[in-house]
Amino acid sequence: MYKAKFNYQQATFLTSAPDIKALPADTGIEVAFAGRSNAGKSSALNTLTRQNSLARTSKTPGRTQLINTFVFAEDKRLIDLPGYGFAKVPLAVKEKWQKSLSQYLEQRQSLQGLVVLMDIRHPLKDLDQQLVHWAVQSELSVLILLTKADKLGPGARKKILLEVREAALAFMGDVTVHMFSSLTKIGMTEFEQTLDNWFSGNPAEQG
Ligand SMILES: Nc1nc2c(ncn2[C@@H]2O[C@H](COP(=O)(O)OP(=O)(O)OP(=O)(O)O)[C@@H](O)[C@H]2O)c(=O)[nH]1
Ligand SMILES: [Mg+2]
Repeated sequence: MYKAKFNYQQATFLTSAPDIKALPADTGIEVAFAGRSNAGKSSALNTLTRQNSLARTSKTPGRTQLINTFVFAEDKRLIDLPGYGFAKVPLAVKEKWQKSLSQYLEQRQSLQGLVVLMDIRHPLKDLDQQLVHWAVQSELSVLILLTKADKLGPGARKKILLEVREAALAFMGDVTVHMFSSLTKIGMTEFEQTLDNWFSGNPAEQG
């Protein structure tokens, strides 16, 4: 089994911020988790940190409304961003959130990389593409994590992985694509390796 460079299991809750202005001081290195509501962001954070209830997970989409921040080493943070694409949220709220998300990607100095989580059965929806595009424009590294890979058989998930990798070339940036399952831990090594690189200050994927 791959031994991660960092002790992600030491993560503890730091703050809940209602907006990007209320985030912790912009120092050190942080990595943010974004994706549609229900994509599996909080579950992936819990799997990474080996904690069942660090980030709250839910069957009700739109559960995470605040920006929850966690710290696992001095000045090294994980950020659980609110999910987007939830139908019941009013348009004005959606637009406000998109604006502050794009500002966060553009302005946050400590942000080293963005993990964009997508259900492997519904990858690259419009807002997902928009987000990856913004991140690349802001010269951030991106990891597209195709979640809930346990929901598909080996052949079907490999096919989608290759399709998404092919499509990701169009973003013309440092965009890596891996599959993942919080249930079976498939893709855990690749996930940890990518985060290890980012928290070591190496933007590009190695090996
Ligand atoms: N089968 C399976 N289910 C998963 C996996 N990851 C998450 N889920 C389920 O998907 C649902 C949503 O997961 P969350 O981790 O809460 O998703 P989220 O992206 O944080 O959602 P919001 O905070 O609402 O944006 C929950 O019922 C999880 O148990 C996975 O790898 N496999
Ligand atoms: Mg969540």
